[in-house]
Amino acid sequence: MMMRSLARTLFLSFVSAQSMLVASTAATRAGTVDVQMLNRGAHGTMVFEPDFVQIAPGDTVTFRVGHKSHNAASIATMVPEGFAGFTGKINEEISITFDQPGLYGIKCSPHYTMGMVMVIRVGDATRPEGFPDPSVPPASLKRFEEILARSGL
Ligand SMILES: [Cu+2]
Repeated sequence: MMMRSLARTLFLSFVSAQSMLVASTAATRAGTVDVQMLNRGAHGTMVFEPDFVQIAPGDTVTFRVGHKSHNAASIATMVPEGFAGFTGKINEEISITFDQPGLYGIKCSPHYTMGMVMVIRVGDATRPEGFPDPSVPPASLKRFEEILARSGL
């Protein structure tokens, strides 16, 4: 009886592992990554969490309202050439699909001077010249350097 119950448990965990594998394969195909906009996180105050996201071309990043009074906007001088750019509204969730490989610098407009920035890497892009843009606010420049060093870029 014990053995039979153990066999059933093992079978059920096998089935559940199989369905999880199928689910994660499907998620990889049409990837979406969630980023929280927060007053405080693992890397300090006024942060995107995570502050570095690696995705494949065609994947989507959803910026979620973790705390109030934040937004997500692309930094015009820190995106691949030809990227249209985006500016999310304060306190609004926004989803952006990144088709073009490259590095993208993202900021929160109200907290840009406080260093609220993040990096999105699409594909296997290397760090281009002038990334980060040395003219961004000093606190943001410092955080960009931290993020890039931590991410091995
Ligand atoms: Cu903010």
